[in-house]
Amino acid sequence: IVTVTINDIPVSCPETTLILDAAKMAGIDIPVLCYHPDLKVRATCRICIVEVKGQKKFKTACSNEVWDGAEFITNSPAIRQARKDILELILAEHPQECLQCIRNTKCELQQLARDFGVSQPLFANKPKQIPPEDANGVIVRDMAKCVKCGRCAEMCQEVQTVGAINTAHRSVDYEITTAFDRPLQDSTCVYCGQCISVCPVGALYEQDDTEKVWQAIGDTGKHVVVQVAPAVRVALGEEFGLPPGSITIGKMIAALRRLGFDKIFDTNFAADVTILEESHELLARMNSEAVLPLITSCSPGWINFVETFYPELLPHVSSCKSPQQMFGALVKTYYPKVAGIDAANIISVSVMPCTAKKHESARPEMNSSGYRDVDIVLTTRELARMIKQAGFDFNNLVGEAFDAPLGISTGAAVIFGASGGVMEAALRTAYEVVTGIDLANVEFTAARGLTGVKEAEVDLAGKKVKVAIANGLKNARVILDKIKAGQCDYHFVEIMCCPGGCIGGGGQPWGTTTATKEARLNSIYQLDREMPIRKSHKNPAVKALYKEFLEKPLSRKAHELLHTHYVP
Ligand code: HC1
Ligand code: SF4
Repeated sequence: IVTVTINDIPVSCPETTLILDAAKMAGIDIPVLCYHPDLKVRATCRICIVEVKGQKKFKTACSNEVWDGAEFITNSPAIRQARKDILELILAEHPQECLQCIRNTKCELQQLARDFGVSQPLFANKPKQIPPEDANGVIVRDMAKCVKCGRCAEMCQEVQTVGAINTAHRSVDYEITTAFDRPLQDSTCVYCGQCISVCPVGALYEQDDTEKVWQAIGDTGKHVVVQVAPAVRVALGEEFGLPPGSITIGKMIAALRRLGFDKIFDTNFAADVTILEESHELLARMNSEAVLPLITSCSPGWINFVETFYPELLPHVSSCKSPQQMFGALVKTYYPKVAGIDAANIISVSVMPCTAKKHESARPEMNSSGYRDVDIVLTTRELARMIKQAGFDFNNLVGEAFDAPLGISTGAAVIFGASGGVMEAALRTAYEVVTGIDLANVEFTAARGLTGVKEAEVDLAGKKVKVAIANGLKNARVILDKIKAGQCDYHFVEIMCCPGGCIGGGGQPWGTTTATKEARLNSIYQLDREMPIRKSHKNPAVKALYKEFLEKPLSRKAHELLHTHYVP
């Protein structure tokens, strides 16, 4: 423990504390731009410089630790001027189009310019003339707005280990780019959107599909249904100023109904169906010579990753479509039957915490209903934008409930939104299917939390089932390399593309950090605890679906509609 002062306020902290964090302890926020709490420090923007009494040179607060007796000054005239100069230089080549920018009012650069009073530009504005790249239909890269903080490259390289986005050149030529400066769709990009999550400005964002949805709900001849993913309900509130993790299911449904959707359904219904299909697939594989471990398939960024980086492991991947796509196939086959509606008139919209879901829904094979199973995918951010455009006072909406039957779900389904949730939900069902015993304690806590790789062993009627969970693609590599080397005897593996699972998806509100994710995780498990039914196979609407339509898990019809296959 050392003692330092920040603007004459004494602070005692471990000597490994960054100046930035020591300042926080003194109640002082030092401005940052290239720094992100979940990424390796780059210290390239220099906006966080501070003065040290007795030293001439400024120090960057994000990359330097404190030392005993040090006296830091964070807001001297010289520091304020230096920060202003840095901002002026960035703004000199930044397009001045804040009003049209997707990050307007949510841009970290705009906030800094406001905070430091950068109102009279010192330099002529000469933005780079680079057209936005948007041909992939998922992620827009508007590199004219890039401030070269490097956060996206750090995320793509070090956290996701995909390497689609890179840094190149040095000094004034330094830039963020892709391999050979090719468009994203020609790179190894898996569309996870994690780069969007950490971008401080409007250089990276999802393709905006809100206009398509406005048109659909404005078309009186169409029956527009919406499904909402588990992780959206614990994050949407942040867009309306509520604390991270706020549970807004009722308000969210009320808002969707007011927007004009004809039916408000739940992806969780399909998550329960996924559990029935996938747990039976696991048991079938364990009872035969089929390849093990079985690996989950609901995270589309992960599917893109395995196809690109580990195609030889595709036989391990479950043939189950993701809940989004199972829902899409059922809403245009089963639902028209029970509701007496012509499937040709249905437009199926989903709201996802994920950008890769846009890519997944557009896969050519995702049309087993005879139509596009999911027509339009919105992110959590896009839904928030629509609610704001409609002018609803979201926080004061009176809660409403999902529609039946595709809105009925269990606690096992909602935990899909958290890393480890698919595994836990599958075990709740597999246990009862194998043992025939009612599982009293449904909580497999070893599956929970933000640890990168989690392992556990479960006793299914004397058979030890070994499971593993990886969240984030870097952690996925750890398990995949072991499987490739024949160094593990897992039966079942869950892989989610985004760190933390879908609660940390690339389509969630900007400002997502580990702290935000923890709050969302707690709420996901709270929702599970509050559900009257917590096992997928006990969902009455799912039971009816099998009785009236699918017959049984892995039936011929289930295979046609709910399963897919991957070509190595
Ligand atoms: Fe997910 Fe899933 S949990 S993939 O993270 O299996 O996006 O929330 O909807 O499909 O259910 C996302 C979340 C989501 C699917 C489910
Ligand atoms: Fe990398 Fe994911 Fe961004 Fe693609 S979407 S560039 S994989 S971080």
